[in-house]
Amino acid sequence: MTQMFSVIGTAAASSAASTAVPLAYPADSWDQMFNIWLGLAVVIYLIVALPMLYFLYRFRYQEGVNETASTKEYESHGLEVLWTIVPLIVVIYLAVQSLTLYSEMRNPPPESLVVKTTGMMWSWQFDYPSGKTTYSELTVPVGKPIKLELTSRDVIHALHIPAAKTMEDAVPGRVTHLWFQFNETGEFTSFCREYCGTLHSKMQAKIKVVSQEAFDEWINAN
Ligand SMILES: [Cu+2]
Repeated sequence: MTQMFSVIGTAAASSAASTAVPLAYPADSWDQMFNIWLGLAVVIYLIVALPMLYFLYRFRYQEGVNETASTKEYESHGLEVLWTIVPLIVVIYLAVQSLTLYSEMRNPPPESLVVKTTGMMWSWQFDYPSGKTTYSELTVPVGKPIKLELTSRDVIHALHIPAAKTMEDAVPGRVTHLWFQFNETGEFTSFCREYCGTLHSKMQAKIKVVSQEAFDEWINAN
């Protein structure tokens, strides 16, 4: 158990260290979650697989040995309780950890910049609060949470931003949402992630992350 938690701690710490200033939210939480689940999976695998190999050898059939022995001598209430309680704690921990990430993903920070996003065969339309509209190119300020309110004009699309590790369906007649934040300037690509016809694979939008000053200048220009 101690070993298990030290692995979790190490995974969380290495994740935190390598992403002191993460490139994007909520990508950092996904990375942390991946490390925690991977660490736990490795530990559980070793706890299960190594004793299994030992037991395979230790209790193998040998003619004339233990032919009439009862299993009673191997029963242990303490062990039964241990391997019921420990997995229960692990599963509760994973559930809480997953729900925390889910809650973070579903709830954009209140200071988010809201951009109405409409998918159509086969491009994306972005409507800013200022009234500015762009197609297949989303310009956003660095270090600011962006909330995309998604819908579709025709069929179901999905906006996927791999660098931010976030994705949501764009459904006709319904408004869905996602949020992300980039902490470095640069250009990233978003993809349509729901097959929507002939040019689905070309249905990309460039995401330009610029400084706040450059964004203000751009949004106020015609
Ligand atoms: Cu599409």
